[in-house]
Amino acid sequence: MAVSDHVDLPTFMEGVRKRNPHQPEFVQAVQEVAEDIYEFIEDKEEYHAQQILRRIAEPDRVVSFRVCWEDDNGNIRVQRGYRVQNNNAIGPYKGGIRFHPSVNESVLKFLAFEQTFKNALTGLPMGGGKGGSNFNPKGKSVREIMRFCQSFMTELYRHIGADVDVPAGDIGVGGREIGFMFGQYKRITNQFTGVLTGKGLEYGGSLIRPEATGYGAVYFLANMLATKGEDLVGKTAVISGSGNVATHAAEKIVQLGGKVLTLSDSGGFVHDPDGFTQDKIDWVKTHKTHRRGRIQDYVEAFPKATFHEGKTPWGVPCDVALPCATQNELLGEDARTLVANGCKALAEGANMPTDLEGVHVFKAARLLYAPGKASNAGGVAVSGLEMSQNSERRAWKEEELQQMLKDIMFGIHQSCLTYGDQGGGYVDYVKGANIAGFKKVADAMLAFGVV
Ligand code: NDP
Ligand code: 2IT
Repeated sequence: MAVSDHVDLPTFMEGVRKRNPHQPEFVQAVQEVAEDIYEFIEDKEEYHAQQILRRIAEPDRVVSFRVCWEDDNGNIRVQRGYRVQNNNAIGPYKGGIRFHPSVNESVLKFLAFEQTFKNALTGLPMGGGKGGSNFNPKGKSVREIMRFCQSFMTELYRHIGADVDVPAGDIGVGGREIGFMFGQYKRITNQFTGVLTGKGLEYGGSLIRPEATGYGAVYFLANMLATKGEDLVGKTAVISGSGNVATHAAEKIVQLGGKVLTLSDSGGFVHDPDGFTQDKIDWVKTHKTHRRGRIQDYVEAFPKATFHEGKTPWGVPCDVALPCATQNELLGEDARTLVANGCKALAEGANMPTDLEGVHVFKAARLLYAPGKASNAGGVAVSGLEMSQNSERRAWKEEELQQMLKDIMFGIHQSCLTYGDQGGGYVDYVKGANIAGFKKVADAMLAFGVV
């Protein structure tokens, strides 16, 4: 007779904490999902009996490896590389690579876990994975970055493949790094396959992949506002970060008639009361991405703006907010400040930028609040479209891709409504996203039996 796993939520979480000591980010991500899933599966015996949540919260495998490289002064440097393959029930593992000194197993396990639900929400056949290294690209020469990427791929190549695991970019990894890694993969394997996404257009990349995460997050925000009969015209927006996601989110807000008041980096935030125009956003893109500069330099170029050292932008009153930098950048007290200042809607561009207390504050305030796994899925969705184009050996037109991105974000919004509508005009998007993502992966796992 089957023994079903009817442990309650606190007991389940105690087990997760015990099995994953010193991994607070991973435990946090599991807790946020488990709170909703426990309610959903309460009367669904099969999910309990088959221990589905317990299995999704245990990565299929975690690969950790040494990455040696030589800096420009001839010193030998040693970093740690990882690939976390969380779950491939609905497709090959898929998810970005992060290069940042804060990268460790906990961070990548939380990201791979989140990615599993996010990828399911896109409706495309992609499982969840994530990788990276504690390598810090800041202050490194382009040649050093190339040597690091080559050394990283020299181990990673044996764990990935177009039908196995398809990495992409994330913090510290953009088109340039993907190019270096793809070049090394091709050199080692002598195969030209769609093994990475976010590639250059010349060698199999997709149009609108660089823009997709930020644009998609704003489309999701617009979908949420539309449920209240509102749009972005004339709305003020506070955005954190100044990288790929933040600058493209800012660009789309401006295109849809909103006014962007802030951008930030790890040194602090800039507040431009006149708003970031497209020209100013282009300046930030060039300064941060190509010149690897600091956001504080913005106030020299645009003197009406102010720089707030060491601060996050959540105290600036706004209609909508988009955290687009990193995990746990928006805490409970920031959430209370945003709500008190009249913020109407928040869409996460980053992964898990809001801490658990902040999530509870937004839920209690019945804010239009989209978790990253729903609102930032546009990036991986266009990555999925890049995979399709690579398989077909053709490239789709920009208009087609723009429309597909909009349709996918609309579809994710609909899935959130299906499972998150609480009645009385309130949609719990966190619950909606968690349940919709879980259900698809869980039902595939049930079909496979115990594997
Ligand atoms: P980038 O490397 O392009 O930019 C990262 C930005 O976040 C920079 O402004 C950086 O500041 C800031 N930042 C990074 N770490 C910290 C930190 N610890 N504290 C404060 N600020 C920090 O990365 P992306 O824009 O690609 O990624 C941003 C977020 O979006 C991440 O959470 C990522 O996982 C998520 N995401 C990205 C997707 C993509 O397609 N790229 C897809 C979906 C989600 P500084 O320059 O000072 O380091
Ligand atoms: O967090 C994410 O969704 C990403 N970094 C993008 C992953 C991808 O495979 O495009």
